[in-house]
Amino acid sequence: MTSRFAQIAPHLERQAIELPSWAFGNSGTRFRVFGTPGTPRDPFEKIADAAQVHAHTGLAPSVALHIPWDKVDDYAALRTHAESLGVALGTINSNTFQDEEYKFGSLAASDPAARQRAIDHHFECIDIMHETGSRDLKIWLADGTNYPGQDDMRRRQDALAESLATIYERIGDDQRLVLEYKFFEPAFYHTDVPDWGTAYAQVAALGDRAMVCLDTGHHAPGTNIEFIVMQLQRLGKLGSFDFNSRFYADDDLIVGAADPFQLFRIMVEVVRGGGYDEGSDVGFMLDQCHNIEEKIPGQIRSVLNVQEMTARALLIDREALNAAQRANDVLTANGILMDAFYTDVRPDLAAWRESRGLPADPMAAYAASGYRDRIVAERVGGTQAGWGA
Ligand code: RM4
Ligand code: MN
Repeated sequence: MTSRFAQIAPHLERQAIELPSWAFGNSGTRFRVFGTPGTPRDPFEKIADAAQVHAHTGLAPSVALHIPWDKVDDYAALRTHAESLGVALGTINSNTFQDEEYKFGSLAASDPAARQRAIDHHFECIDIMHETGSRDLKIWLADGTNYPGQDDMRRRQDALAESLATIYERIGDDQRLVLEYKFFEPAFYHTDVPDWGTAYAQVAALGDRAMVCLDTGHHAPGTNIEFIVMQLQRLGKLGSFDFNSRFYADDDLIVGAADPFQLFRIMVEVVRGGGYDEGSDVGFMLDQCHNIEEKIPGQIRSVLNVQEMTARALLIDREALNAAQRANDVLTANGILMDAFYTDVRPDLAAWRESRGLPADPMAAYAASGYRDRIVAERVGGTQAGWGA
C-alpha cells in the first residue's frame, strides 16, 4: 500500500451509497423493456438483491424506495426484512408522473384537484417514512408544458410554491424534503423545476429542512456540474445526489461510465466543500436503470466507481494545490489535480478491502457466489418488477 493511500484509507470507511430499488427491476426505453431471468417480483426481493451489493462491497448500507412501485401492506415487515439482510430503508421517492390525473401536471398543475391529489400522495409518503425510518422525501416532478402559451408559467411556479409549503409543514423534525431538478423531459417546452436555481429558490422559501437533489444526468451537455456542487454546498443546500451517467438524454447509465473525469471533478468539489466530512448530511444515491446489463453487478460496478473517484479526490495534495492557486501557477495547480486523477487506486483499494474482510474483487466474488443461479431458479412465476410497476 502506498503511504499516501494509507493516509486517506481511514476516510474511505465512512463512505455510504444508497441504492435505488428500481435498479433491480426491469427497465428499458420507450421502445422496449427487456426481461432478465431472476428479476425481483416484489420489494422484498429487490431489497434482497440490494443487500448483495452491500455484502460484497461494504459500500451500500441503504436502499431507496419509490412509491407506489414499492408499495407493501406492511412496511414494518419490509424494514425488518431489510435489517435482517444488513441494510436499511432509505429515501422515499414520490411518484406523481404515472397517473391519468397528472396529465397536465401535479404539484405545479393549474388544476387544484390534480394538485390536491399530488399533495395527498406526498402525505402518504411521509406516513410511510415514519414506518420505514427514512430521513428524506425526494420529489421529482414531471410537470411542465409542451407548447408555448399552453399554460401560465408564473401561475404554475406559484402553485408549486404553495404545494411544497403544504407538504413541508407535514415533514417531521428529523426529516427533510429534497427537491430534484431536471432540464427537460417528459415536458419539452418548459419544465417547472428545470435547474438548480429554481430548485434552490423553491426550497430556500421553505426552511432549513428543505434541500436540493442534484441528479448528475439532469443537465444540458457541457454543463459544469461541479460548479453547481460547489455553489449548493456554499449555500448549505446540497441535500443529495442521484448519481448516474449520460451520453445524450437522461440515460441513467452506470455512474462514472460515460465520463469518469466528471465524476472525479464532482467528488473533488464534494470533498472541498465538506460534503464528505464526518457527519456530513449530504446523501449519495444512485439513480440508475440497467436495461441490458446484469443488474446486481451493474450496481456493484457503480458503487466501486464512486469509491474509486472518491479515493482519487482524497489523494489531492490540498496544501500544494492551494499554494499553486495562490501563486497563480496555472499549470502546477492543474498538474496536481491531474496527478490525483491519473492515480490508479484499484490495487490499493483491493488490498484495503481484503484487510477489512471484504472481497478484493467484489465483481468476481459476486459472480462466484452462486446467487445469480439461485434467483434464476427460485424466481419463477409472478410478475417481474419493471418500469411503471
Ligand atoms: C426521474 C428522476 C427521479 C427518478 C425517476 C424514476 O427522471 O431522476 O429521481 O425517481 O426518474
Ligand atoms: Mn433522479
